[in-house]
Amino acid sequence: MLITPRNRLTLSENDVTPEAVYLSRRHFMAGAAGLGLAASFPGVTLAGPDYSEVAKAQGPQWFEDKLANTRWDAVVAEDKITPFNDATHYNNFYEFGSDKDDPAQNAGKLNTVPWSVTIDGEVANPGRYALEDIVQPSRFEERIYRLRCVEAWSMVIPWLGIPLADVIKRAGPTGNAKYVRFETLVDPKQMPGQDSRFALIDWPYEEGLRIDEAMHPLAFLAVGMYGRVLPNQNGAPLRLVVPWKYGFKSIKSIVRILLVEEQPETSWHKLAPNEYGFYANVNPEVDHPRWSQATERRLPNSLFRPNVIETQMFNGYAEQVAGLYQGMDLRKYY
Ligand SMILES: Nc1nc2c(c(=O)[nH]1)N[C@H]1C(S)=C(S)[C@@H](COP(=O)(O)O)O[C@H]1N2
Ligand SMILES: [Mo]
Repeated sequence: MLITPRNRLTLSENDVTPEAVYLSRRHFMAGAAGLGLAASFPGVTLAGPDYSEVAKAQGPQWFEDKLANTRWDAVVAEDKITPFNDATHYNNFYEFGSDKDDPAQNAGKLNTVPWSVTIDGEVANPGRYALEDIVQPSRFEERIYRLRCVEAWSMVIPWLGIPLADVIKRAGPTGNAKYVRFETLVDPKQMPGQDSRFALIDWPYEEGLRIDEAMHPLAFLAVGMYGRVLPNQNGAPLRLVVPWKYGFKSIKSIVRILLVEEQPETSWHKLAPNEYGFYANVNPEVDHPRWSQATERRLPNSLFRPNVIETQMFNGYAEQVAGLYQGMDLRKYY
């Protein structure tokens, strides 16, 4: 099942106030766990992630307010969480350059407050909405997901955000809404990678999902990670996270969500259609034309500790999502 409590010590949300859960995690985690005190404190999780090493950041007030009421560990992974420093210094975000450390260097310039998102196309309630208004009706959840890049490296990231389905439902899709298209901000003054004469991508970066994929409970919109607001290089202030698909589907710094009838064109598919498909489901049996997808490098790794692991079908989420693709030839629809 989708919602897996980390362990039985975690009380249900009805047993403790949200504030108590928040305080327990923030203030007892480091000390209490080692002393074996957790069991006597309601709401304290022994095995929960410890974010004390994570760079603190003050998000906008609406973010900090909602954080206090987060449903922690809404989805967990068996895997060890990737250190924050790796998750924020090994990035793909071509708007800020094509080297892995370019986004960390250059994305600080991006102004994410205020931020608005246009939701339009085949919806009953089209409009340009402030980010806080889009997020406000939903409770924050923490989702610890594997992220598998098509380049055959991977990480495990604790995201904070809301289900994508919530946002789509509120937009009121019409009967013609068969796909969802997403767009990233275009602003070469803030995004030096867009200014480059050598940029391969035809901006804006665009991605898309079939509507049933977008409505799947695992499809997520992140506004934070590691218990804090999203760092710019990870796609602040709003990014998609689709954990069973290659990382390039998880579009960053979203300014438009458009519901459409036809399958949308997407950035990497446009660039190399034989290498990057619309579906881009993680699949160890369908190789990239230039490399194998059977294994992946789990970060952090090094020359002496390559940390190569087997790639899982649908990135380990087959039980939840395989049904979306029943009867489809996954070699054809890669
Ligand atoms: N707008 C935009 N979104 C993007 C990308 C990008 O270049 N631009 N890169 C994608 C790729 S290839 C990956 S693997 C993930 C990386 O996310 P991370 O840097 O937060 O780990 O973001 C995806 N989203
Ligand atoms: Mo990627």
